[in-house]
Formats: sequence, C-alpha cells, structure tokens
Amino acid sequence: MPREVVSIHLGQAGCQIGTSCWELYCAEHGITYDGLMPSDTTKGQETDAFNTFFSETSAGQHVPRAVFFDLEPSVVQEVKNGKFRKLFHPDYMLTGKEDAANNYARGHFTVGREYLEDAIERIRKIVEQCSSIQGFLLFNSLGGGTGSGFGSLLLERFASDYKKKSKLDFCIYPAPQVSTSVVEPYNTVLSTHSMMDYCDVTFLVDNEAIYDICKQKLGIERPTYVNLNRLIAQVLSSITASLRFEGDLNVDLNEFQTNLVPYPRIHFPLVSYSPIINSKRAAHEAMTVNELTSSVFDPGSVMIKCDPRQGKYMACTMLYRGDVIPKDTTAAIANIKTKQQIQFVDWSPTGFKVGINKRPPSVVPGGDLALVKRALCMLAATTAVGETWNRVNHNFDLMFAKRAFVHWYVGEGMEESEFKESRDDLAALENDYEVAGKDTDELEEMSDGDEVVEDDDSD
Ligand SMILES: Nc1nc2c(ncn2[C@@H]2O[C@H](COP(=O)(O)OP(=O)(O)OP(=O)(O)O)[C@@H](O)[C@H]2O)c(=O)[nH]1
Ligand SMILES: [Mg+2]
Repeated sequence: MPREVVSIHLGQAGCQIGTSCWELYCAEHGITYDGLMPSDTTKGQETDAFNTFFSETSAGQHVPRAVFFDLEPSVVQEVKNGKFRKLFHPDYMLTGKEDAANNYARGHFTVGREYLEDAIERIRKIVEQCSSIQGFLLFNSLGGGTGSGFGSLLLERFASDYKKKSKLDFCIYPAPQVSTSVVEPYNTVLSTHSMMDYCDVTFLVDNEAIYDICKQKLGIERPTYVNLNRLIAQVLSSITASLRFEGDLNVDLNEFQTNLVPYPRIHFPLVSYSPIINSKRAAHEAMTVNELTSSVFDPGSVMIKCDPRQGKYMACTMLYRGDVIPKDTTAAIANIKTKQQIQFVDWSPTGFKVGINKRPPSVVPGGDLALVKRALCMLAATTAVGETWNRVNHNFDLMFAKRAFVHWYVGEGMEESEFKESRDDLAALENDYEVAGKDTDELEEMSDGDEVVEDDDSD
C-alpha cells in the first residue's frame, strides 16, 4: 500500500522551488511534462513506489500530489501557463488577489486568513484521494509574507486536522544577496516562533549558502532563482528518494524524525550535499564513497551558512544514492569517527543512520549539475545551527530596538507583544542548542549553580 506524501508549496519561493522539484522528479521517474509515463507497467494502478508522490488516473496520467498556494496570482499563473500546464491539477492551484507585501501579519492574520478555509478544503480533497497518507512536506520562505504568515497559519491548523501525520517543512532562510525586503528578519523570527510547536522537522535552506555554492562550485557568476532552485531541488530529491523508489535500505518520514530530532525543539537539521560539480566538467571525476562521506562535512557543502566544525553533532542520517555498497559506507563512516574536526556530543557518540538508494541522481535538461554515478545527502542534528538563529536574532534586534517597521504589523492587527514573545522564544532556542552541545559533566556543573565546588581533602 502506498504511503502517500502531499507537498504543499506556499508563496513565491515555495511555488518556484516546487516547480524545480517536480521537474526533477519527472526526469527521475521518466514522466513527461504531460504526466505520461511510457515505462509504467501498471498503468492506472497506484501500486508503485512513485505513487507516494504521483496519483494516477485510469487514463495513465500521473498527477503530482501537490498543492500550490500564493496570495497573489502571478507566480502560480506562470506555472499554470508554462511547460507544466498539463502536469499539475488546476484544482490544487489556488491564488488570491494581492500578496502579503512581505508582511507576516498580512499572511497570518488579515489577507491570508481569508483563504484558510479554501486552502484547507483543497488539501482535504487531495488527502481524500490517498489511501494511507504518511505526511506533508511544506515549502515556503521565512522572509516573505505569504510563506511565513500563511505557512504558520496552515501548520497550526494541521496540528488539529492531521495530528498524527508527519509535517516536514523546507524553509528558505533569508540572505542579503537575494533579499527582497528589510523586514525579512522580523518575518523569520515571527514565523519560526509560531511554527515551532506545529512542525516535526524543519530543514533550513539558507539562500546565502546556496548562492555561494552556485558561484564557487558551479561557477555561475550571478546566480538566479532558477540556479538556486535547481540545486535545492537536487538536494530535496535525495531526501525524498527513499519515499519514491523501492529499496532495501530505505528510510521513511517517521524514521527521519526519530533519528534527527533529539528534543522536540531541536528540529532544524543541517543539510549537506555532495558532489556539486558543474555539468561542463565531466563525470569522470566520480568521487569514491569515502571521498563523498568526508566531503559532506566540509563547510562548503552545507546548505546553511555556518561552520559545522565549530559545533557538535548529535545525530547524522546519511542518504547515499547510486552505485554504493554497505561495506564501503561502513568503512567511510568508521573513518569519519576518527577525524578530530568532527565532534559528537558525549551523550550520543555514534549516531549514524544510513540509507542507500540504488538509483543514481538524474539531471534536468539545461541544468547546472553534472550527471554523476553516486551522491550523498547528509542530514545532521548539530549545535552549529545555533549560529543561524544568532544571526537572524541580531538583525531583528537592530530594527526592533528602534521599533522600525513595527507599525506595518500593528496596522494588520498584530500586538507588539508578539514581537517580544517571538524574540524571547528564539533566544530560548539559541540556548537550547547551546545546552544540547554541553557535555554531561559541564551540565552537572551548571546545575550546581554559581557555587564552585572544590575537592575538600581536609579530613
Ligand atoms: N531560493 C529561492 N528563494 C526565493 C525564491 N523566491 C523568493 N525567494 C526568497 O524568499 C524571500 C521572499 O519571500 P517570497 O517567497 O517571495 O514571499 P511570499 O511568500 O510570496 O510572500 P509575499 O510576496 O509577501 O506575499 C526572500 O528571502 C527571497 O530571496 C525562489 O524562487 N528561490
Ligand atoms: Mg509573493
């Protein structure tokens, strides 16, 4: 029985990344942009692994289990009119009339709220077509108004409507290189706070990191959103491959969670990917499993701007794909454990989970990435992510100290106190990451308070 997964693409970033993902999924499964799949031997029956992501009509049309929503029409309209016009189901492409103007409060309280019931209804319909849905993947930016505001509104509702289902969120973290407004730090802090309790796992994708990788590793001088999104799609495809292809060593959504979330709030794994090689450089540079395994620990392979060598790992999930055998992964991981730069917390010294998917990565026509025989995506719970929160909190504080731009939010019915509450929550999150990284004896010292306990050998 397929355990279906529904993808929900929100706002400009969510919808555009969505298009890149489905473009790649189609290439991987041999599905045309019209939804046809010549190689499908069980047409009209939803019995194959890819049916977790694609539903099938009796006529053999493969339809993505995807919902697109944006408060303004242009981005979704472009998808509807573009090369995928026959792929996505029009009933699941919903738009409003005007956007949230980069304002979380508009996406969450005023303009967005008017569309909540309609969106919930469409989602209910798509869920009804599933026999046993395992969960949802959400895609949105944290910096815009729709993605951040409406995204958190939807997740809040999911907490009651789909309590038992997994909710994984792929969030675009704002970057100065491709920033669209000054208030992105506000939207990021406000939405992270309001999604905190409603999301099981949040994969942060930092546009700055992606931008730098495109420039440095792919040699793209001025990366566009299409360049960024295709790279992001390649990484997301590795994360979802085990859900879409058969395999012995597959990992499902629940397993991701179990392994990657040591505490409910520490649910922001670091994502890292290798190899990232320009398509103009030939695939003869195939990396060995050992090389791949060490390269995902390099700061240049991670999708968040942080230095993982400065943090401690709590758990790692290694998702290999392509020509990879377990013996090699075991040896490569044993090798990693001997490296001094890669530190684990003392309470979780060997937290590696391995998935292998036999299908090598695919590429899309005209894409930037070289076709390779094997690739690795690492998802890691690491304390290095604390740095990311520190950065956005700092940018938030600079503006909030002067109450700059706050009136736009208050004008949409938001209380100023919500700014403070959200900021406090993110300070607590930074602290949670710090505490998680402490060794057991350091924590014992902390719980002894300020008193310095010295050995007393007078008696
Ligand atoms: N990687 C990537 N980032 C994007 C893309 N489009 C927008 N962004 C980033 O997303 C943030 C802006 O949010 P959007 O997704 O455009 O906003 P929205 O959700 O449509 O919200 P409103 O337009 O305010 O209604 C900025 O940080 C942008 O750099 C995209 O296609 N790819
Ligand atoms: Mg928009």
